[in-house]
Amino acid sequence: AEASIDSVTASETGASFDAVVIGAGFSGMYMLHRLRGLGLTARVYEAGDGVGGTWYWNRYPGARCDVESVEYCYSFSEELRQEWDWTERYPSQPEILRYAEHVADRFELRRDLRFRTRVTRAAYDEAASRWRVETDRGDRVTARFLITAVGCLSDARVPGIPGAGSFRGESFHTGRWPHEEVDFTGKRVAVIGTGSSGIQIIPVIAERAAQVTVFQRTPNFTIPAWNRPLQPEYARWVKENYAEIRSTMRDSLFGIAASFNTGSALEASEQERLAELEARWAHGGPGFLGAFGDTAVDPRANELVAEFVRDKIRRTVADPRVAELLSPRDHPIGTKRPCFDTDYYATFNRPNVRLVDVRATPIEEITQTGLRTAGAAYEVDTIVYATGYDALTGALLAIDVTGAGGASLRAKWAAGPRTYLGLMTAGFPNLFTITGPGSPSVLSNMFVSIEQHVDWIAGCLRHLAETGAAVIEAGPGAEDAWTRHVGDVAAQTLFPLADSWYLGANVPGKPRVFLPYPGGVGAYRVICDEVAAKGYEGFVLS
Ligand code: N01
Repeated sequence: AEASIDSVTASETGASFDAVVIGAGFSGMYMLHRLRGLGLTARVYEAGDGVGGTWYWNRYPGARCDVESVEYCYSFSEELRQEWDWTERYPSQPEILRYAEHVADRFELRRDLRFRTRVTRAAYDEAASRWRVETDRGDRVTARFLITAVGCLSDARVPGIPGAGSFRGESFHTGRWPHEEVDFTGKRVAVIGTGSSGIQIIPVIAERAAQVTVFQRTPNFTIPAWNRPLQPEYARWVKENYAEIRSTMRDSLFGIAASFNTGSALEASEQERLAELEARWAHGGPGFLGAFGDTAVDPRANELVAEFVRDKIRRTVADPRVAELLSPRDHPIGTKRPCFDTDYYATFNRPNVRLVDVRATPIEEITQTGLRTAGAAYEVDTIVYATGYDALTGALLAIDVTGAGGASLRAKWAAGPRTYLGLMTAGFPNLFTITGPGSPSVLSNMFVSIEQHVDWIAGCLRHLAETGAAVIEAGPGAEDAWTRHVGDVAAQTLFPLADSWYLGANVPGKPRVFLPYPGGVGAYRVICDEVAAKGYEGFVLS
């Protein structure tokens, strides 16, 4: 491994770069690699003490990606893809983190990375056409380009439950998990939240803890992942056919290789429908939702798929009352981020696991020794917050960003983010947002969306160099049209029917705006490529 100069470096004052990148997850690392390829200088600031972003922070037991490992990785380097071997169908957090570290070493990225350094402020200096960037360690640097690679789900949210500060036991948020192992042996553990993180951590804690009490506000649909060791023949086949598989993924809806049918669930006979759903259930993973083409748009078609899952819950969970509590009925399947699990529903058959419906009996306070709901008091040793994130905009707006004329990004986005293609926002010249709001981002395999954005930005920077333009900015008209388009596409789906983090519904006071672009990564890529081919149509270059 390359010698690391990251840990204790003095703060930099007055240094200037072609680009400052915020974040050293998979976006920031690849962006740095591409910037170097363009002959540009760059500094990458990272709040964590290492690379990996999401996978640096999410160290909770059971953390695992639910995109298949052979698809959840970079495609830009033939050597990298040939030399790296995944061990499981779905990669665990430690394995993904090792991959991130391998990439950082392999491409000698570390010399331009600064860890434990959070960007606090970025201001565009119009006279100089440069960004002035400040960090919490006292760095004051400037750059022509500011590129955010801050992640979509990185601003962890702990709800403000009264009394939380008085709790005498330990408490953890899944997305800020300690580096040391947390020992649950013999402990009484409360888990608040039943999204992807809760659904992954609950079965693992239940194996060790004396008792697990799950505080559920909204039940979620979850499909078995059927994780298993990666079969060597399959891994070899993927490597041999990598280019073709990647091209399928890039042209797809969600950036994964699984096939998504276009046929109607309503037109299929009951027998055909059940056969298709059973086959996809047995295969497991995100492909389950690709059984029919109308699940995302037609409530009756959706209900057929939703009821199939509820039936599985009833067949798995012994206590019919618990099975019903676990059965989602308030939102169509797929309108909240679907979950993929290992033994989630079966975990509720364990004698040491109980489910508390906090929709019926809300959590009223946290006491020194546990939680009190409207119905009862629960004594616990440990509280796990699996309560999610201020998604897509939280991490961006945590930075005090001001653009031309000192206008603040927070003010501009007060009623919801406004972007052109999720890549730039008008009034903030030379600021690029990798997987920003208004791009497919979280509705896709992040690697596919990250590589597409970074490649597009790199192409754009090359274009600026070739044409001698100093500044690029989203045109207000193009931004208005794109922002409207994102909302229009979402309105054609069932997504708006769920109180999801896609809509900001999980953060009190956040405007209800559909944040990611739901048109599919394939269609989105075509749009971005056409914009570039037409001389960056809709952008203003000067
Ligand atoms: O967060 P979430 P997450 N009282 O927001 C509940 C990705 N991810 O960390 O639905 C009681 O989904 C909240 O209830 P409700 C993935 O994209 C991927 O689990 O708001 N409950 C909900 O149940 C995922 O979607 C992977 O009613 C409260 C839960 O907390 C995203 O990250 C793994 C509450 C939050 O669920 C976020 O997932 C993990 C309160 N005050 C995450 N506040 C994989 O790839 C919140 N809740 C496998």
